[in-house]
Amino acid sequence: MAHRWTNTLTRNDVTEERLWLNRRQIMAGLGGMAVAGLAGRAGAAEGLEPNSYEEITSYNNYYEFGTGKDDPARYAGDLTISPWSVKIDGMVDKPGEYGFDDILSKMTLEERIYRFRCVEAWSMVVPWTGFELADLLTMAGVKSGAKYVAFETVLRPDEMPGVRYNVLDWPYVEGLRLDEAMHPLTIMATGIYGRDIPRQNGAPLRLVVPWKYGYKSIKSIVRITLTDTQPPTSWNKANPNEYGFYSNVNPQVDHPRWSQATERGIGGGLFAKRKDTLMFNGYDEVASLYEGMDLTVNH
Ligand SMILES: Nc1nc2c(c(=O)[nH]1)N[C@H]1C(S)=C(S)[C@@H](COP(=O)(O)O)O[C@H]1N2
Ligand SMILES: [Mo]
Repeated sequence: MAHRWTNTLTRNDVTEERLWLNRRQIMAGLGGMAVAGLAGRAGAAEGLEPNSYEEITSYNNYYEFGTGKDDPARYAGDLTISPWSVKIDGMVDKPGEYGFDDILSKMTLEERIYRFRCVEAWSMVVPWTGFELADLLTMAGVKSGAKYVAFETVLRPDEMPGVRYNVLDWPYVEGLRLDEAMHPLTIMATGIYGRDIPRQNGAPLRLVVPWKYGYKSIKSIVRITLTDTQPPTSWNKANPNEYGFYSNVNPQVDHPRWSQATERGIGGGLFAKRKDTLMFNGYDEVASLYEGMDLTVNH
């Protein structure tokens, strides 16, 4: 009988290779910029010029380390990120503590260059490495009847100097509707420029939802809960008038204190021309998720 070549590779083998590539890029440091060849889905961000690694990692919002843009880079260094696990609970078939390394070994990592838009009207372009949140939720087994996903950031007063101040109700929490969470553009980021994600950007894993304002992308996640009721979100609790549950980038709906019609690209210099902000941050493929909804009421 003639020997026939058979494809024995499974999805797991692909994962292994991606991981290996990621590790290799991490070792190569910024040489990892060559990761561009890995780009899986450029989506609406196709052709975008990423901000520098320095810009992305030195101008941050992570209030657990202070409210200044440079506080996270200065004070996040003490955050213990290994070992790390994520509790997945609520309406799932397999609730439990999932070790971060175990999660990584089962996920397909790829690079996604996404436009990032903050509610304070600044923007960046970031080459994230990450995996689709849908794959993690599917691994845990979403029960029918689940409608929302709630997220929680680690709370470690000993390692987070900013939580002394009640600027927000700690721990930081966020939420998505299940269809938003399952959308292929929604990722859990574990890297930037092919290197492990730095603490100030939300190590070891943080949410990235490119059509929503930056504050939806909750950092250093320790818990994910599937639920049938809309979960509370930190900024909505702090100021419901200014921050809604959906928080979709929308040039037509102004934040009470800032116009959302234009944005300033970080790194463009003080006199750089402001750019028009795009509906859904330019990610038109998500518009169907909101058909029939009044996006001024549901802001
Ligand atoms: N836990 C936690 N997550 C957070 C925040 C925070 O203060 N705490 N800030 C949010 C805001 S307002 C923004 S704009 C983004 C900033 O992400 P970056 O620092 O990677 O640019 O993180 C979001 N995630
Ligand atoms: Mo933000």
